[in-house]
Amino acid sequence: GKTLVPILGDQLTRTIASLRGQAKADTVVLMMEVREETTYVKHHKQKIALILSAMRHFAAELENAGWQVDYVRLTDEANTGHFSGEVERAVARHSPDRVRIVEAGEWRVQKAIEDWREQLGVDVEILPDDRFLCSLEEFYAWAQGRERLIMENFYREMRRKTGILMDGGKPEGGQWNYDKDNRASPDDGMSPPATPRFEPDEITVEVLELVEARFSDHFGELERFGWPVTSDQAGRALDAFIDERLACFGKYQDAMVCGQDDLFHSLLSTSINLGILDSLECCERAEKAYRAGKAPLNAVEGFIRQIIGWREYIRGMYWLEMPQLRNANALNAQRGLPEFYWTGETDMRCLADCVRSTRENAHAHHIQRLMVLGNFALIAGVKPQELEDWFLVVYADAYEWVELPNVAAMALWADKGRLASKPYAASGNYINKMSDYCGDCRYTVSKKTGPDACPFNSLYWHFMDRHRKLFENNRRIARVYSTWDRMDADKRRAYLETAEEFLDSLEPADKSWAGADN
Ligand code: FAD
Ligand code: DLZ
Ligand code: SF4
Repeated sequence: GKTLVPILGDQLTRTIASLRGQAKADTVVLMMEVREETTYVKHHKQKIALILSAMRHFAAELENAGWQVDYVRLTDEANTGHFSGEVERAVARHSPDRVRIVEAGEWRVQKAIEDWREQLGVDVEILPDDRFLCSLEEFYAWAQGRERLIMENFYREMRRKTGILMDGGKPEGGQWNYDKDNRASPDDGMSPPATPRFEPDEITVEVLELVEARFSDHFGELERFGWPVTSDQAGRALDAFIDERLACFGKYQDAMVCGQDDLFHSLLSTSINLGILDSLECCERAEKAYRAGKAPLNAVEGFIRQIIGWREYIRGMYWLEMPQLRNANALNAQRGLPEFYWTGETDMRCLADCVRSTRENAHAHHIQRLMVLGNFALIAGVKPQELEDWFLVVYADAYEWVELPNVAAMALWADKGRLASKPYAASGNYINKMSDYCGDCRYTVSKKTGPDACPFNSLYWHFMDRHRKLFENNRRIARVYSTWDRMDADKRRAYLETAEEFLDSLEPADKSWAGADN
């Protein structure tokens, strides 16, 4: 009999489980551009363009390889606008005996797929997404009975399981983690090699025009679009990273330089998340570079940890904590997202630069996301759901499974420390140490209080003071409170007043930017 194989926009992998073992003659692949996915939040223009272009390229590749592909375009007259409606129409068109699909990356979509069984009246087979190295069953088994779900412990198990960077039963070099070597400040005049950009071809140009026409009110610019949209291009992006940037990746992993948007980062997350680049291959290539003496261990281990450690752990945590995670707000933060997250209009130079890069590139690197954009929202007390919607909108690599744990749990501590044992709160001093932002800022990073003081300084203490009950018994934070208590009362009052005045000056954003209905 015939099988209908729907392939979702982030399942663009030739070896995807739903195609494996299928005979081409008995299979119809269904790909769907649907309004709901493009607007459930008002994604950055580049993000929509990337996904639609990669989908169209992938469909063409499958067809060239002899698969029958039924491709629904956003502009098709009869398009119902959502996955379930499109699968239902395709079942009517093709009368398959069964539908076979790989589980969705996102909870929202997975729930819809689970309803297909009832809705379609044909067999629906839902397969695990084995592009992840750790299955959900394995992750749940690891998590069960553990009081603390520490990433580092998970990561060690993944190293053992994959054999990556192992020396027999021991970690290569004798240590599991070389993070202490990965915190260098940026050097003056540092000039990392440019990340490859891929000129839009005919397919991409058509998609860019569609996005400009249909989604002109969405955040972000399209001019710089240069993302890999095929597995071939993603492979070339990986080659360039391994050859040119990996060696310095570790050392400058946490550095930030105004106007230098990529530094030594890989920019591979969009490709890995879409499925056009294999995560294990990235790690194997990095390990090979290390074994060939082309990149130091701290760089290679750091890169591999982000992928087989953090990425896999984040995905496991998402499924473990959903659906509650979407409503988590352990710190009861209620402030609206400030308008400058969308406009970039703020005198805080660090934030203005991160928002600019986000708008121009649909990208910002990890430390910008965590220690500037995330940290500010944390210490200013921004409502998690508003920051989550922002992060889901603005990054080309954002899918809820990876965005939500990073924002809610890692950046905002909204899960009460299930993921991060202590909140990533920091004052201006940290940003100054890791970047060149502060020198030309209208605020003075060394000033603690008053109108010219770096806002991160007073907000930091305001945050610590207002959450004292929750944090003073945390061994990793207690020290902060002894410092606070040693300050004289006037100083403490000045900190709190400076913070209050600053917070009062923040304009909340117009809700129409995100377009979400919560
Ligand atoms: P590199 O620095 O080169 O790292 C290599 C790879 O490691 C990345 O491509 C990515 O696949 C993986 N990785 C690194 N850190 C993480 C992490 N914390 N979680 C999962 N994977 C990781 N990543 C996304 O893919 N989508 C998101 O929506 C997203 N939202 C984030 C929100 C916040 C608040 C924070 C702090 C982090 C977020 N990240 C997200 C993780 C990380 O910032 C990006 O993966 C990274 O910046 C992508 O750029 P890169 O490919 O150059 O990464
Ligand atoms: C993000 C996104 C967008 C913008 N558009 C589509 C689309 O038109 N068709 C599609 O299949 N997928 C799209 N996606 C990605 C989906 O949201 C993604 O496949 C799910 O989040 C997986 O759970
Ligand atoms: Fe950011 Fe403060 Fe530095 Fe200005 S002084 S760039 S606000 S950390």
